[in-house]
Amino acid sequence: MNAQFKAQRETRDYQAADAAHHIHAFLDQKALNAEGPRVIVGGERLHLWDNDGKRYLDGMSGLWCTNLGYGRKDLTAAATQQLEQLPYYNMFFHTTHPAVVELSELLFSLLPGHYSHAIYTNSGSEANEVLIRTVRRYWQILGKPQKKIMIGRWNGYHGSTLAATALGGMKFMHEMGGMLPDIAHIDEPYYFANGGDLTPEEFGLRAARQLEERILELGADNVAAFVAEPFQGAGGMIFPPETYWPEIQRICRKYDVLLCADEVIGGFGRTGEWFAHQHFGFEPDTLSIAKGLTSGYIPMGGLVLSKRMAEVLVEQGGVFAHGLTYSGHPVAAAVAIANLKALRDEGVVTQVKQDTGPYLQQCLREVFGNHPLVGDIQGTGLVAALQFAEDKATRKRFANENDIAWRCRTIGFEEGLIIRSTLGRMIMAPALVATHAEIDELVGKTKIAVDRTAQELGRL
Ligand code: PXG
Repeated sequence: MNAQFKAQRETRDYQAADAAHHIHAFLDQKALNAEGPRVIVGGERLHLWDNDGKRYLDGMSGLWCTNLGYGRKDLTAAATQQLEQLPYYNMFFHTTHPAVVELSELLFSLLPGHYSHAIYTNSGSEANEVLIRTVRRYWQILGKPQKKIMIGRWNGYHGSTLAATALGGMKFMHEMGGMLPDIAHIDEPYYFANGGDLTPEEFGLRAARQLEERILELGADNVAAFVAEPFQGAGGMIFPPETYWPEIQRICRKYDVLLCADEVIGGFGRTGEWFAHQHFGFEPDTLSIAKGLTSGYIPMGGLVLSKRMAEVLVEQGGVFAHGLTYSGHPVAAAVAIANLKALRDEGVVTQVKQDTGPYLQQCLREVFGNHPLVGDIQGTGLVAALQFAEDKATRKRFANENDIAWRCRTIGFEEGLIIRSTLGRMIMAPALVATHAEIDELVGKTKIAVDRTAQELGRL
């Protein structure tokens, strides 16, 4: 393994300059500056190196995005070639270009047949901004302009721009200034925390029926769409019970409310299906995509529309008053093409479904099934969460579960492992090219981190 990555300056130089110039995402800046951020300088497959030569196993695919892992020469070559031929042009001024056209042909060959159109963006947040505007435009064209309320879920995450923040259900983000009118929320389907005496199946139905209650309360004539992640990512990798999505689908159809899946994390093979909604067995009207579209090598996102919606926008909609300078950027499109071809032609998605996904899930259940700190294990394919619990039998969570999980994450870093903590859950989503050996390393290091956390709590 190539561990020769080293930048030109000392780590503390970078840290000082970083502290002088940056406001980091979702962190207390002063505390971060006191500690100094890790300076990451290189990556290969699932591994990262910092400026002091320490190696980390990246159990989070960056931020759920490096589906092909680090160091792919085919993606670099695709970018270089496109940069040399046509580094930029746009989709305004009656133009298009081969890279974006070929990307769409490939993307729609991988998607179920009832999707036909895409509006490309630079990020997942923008995909959801475009979603809100497009959905409202759709209902305007159909003569129902009052149908504009978007229903999201508490604790859902749809991005950090203004409308994406409002659509998401992170209250601490709303508090920074972020709520907008005509947006509502229902609860997340978090069985371990909120299931009470119900079975998972009963709870799934009850959680879904909150949508019906909310639609009736707001008036179906006012509700444009329900937007949710097929499994909730940033909000704790929460998998709904099996009964949830079919019931949501039934309710959306009954009240003529569009069903919009945020596939920014779930898309491009994470669950072993190309898209997470296929794993859960429902048929959304739109898909928000980003991250794994380019394996994170270059920013790109987009909104995928069903044929039914696209037909209305194209045939009856007239001018579509929206456009981004970098929509369908040729270099991003070229990287996306190389990425999707690799995911398809190397059988990566199939391998996650048939081999590495079941292997990770089985290893986690073997290792943590009876662990004194772990109350539940959720996941499929190459995404999983360990739920910490004070008492597994009664599903009692620790009062300070956030601190416990954060401590486990910090120990992970010490041990050369990157996994994420949310509430009392440890989350992992390694690159989809992970081998059995890399999965063994991920599970082994996670066990060390969870064991050390349990020891500190006197539970092991
Ligand atoms: N939708 C979903 C479901 C996401 O997870 C976005 C939209 C926004 O995408 P952009 O490209 O604008 O960031 C996301 C982003 C985490 C974490 O730690 C998750 C995200 C971003 C950063 C951190 O879980 N998801």
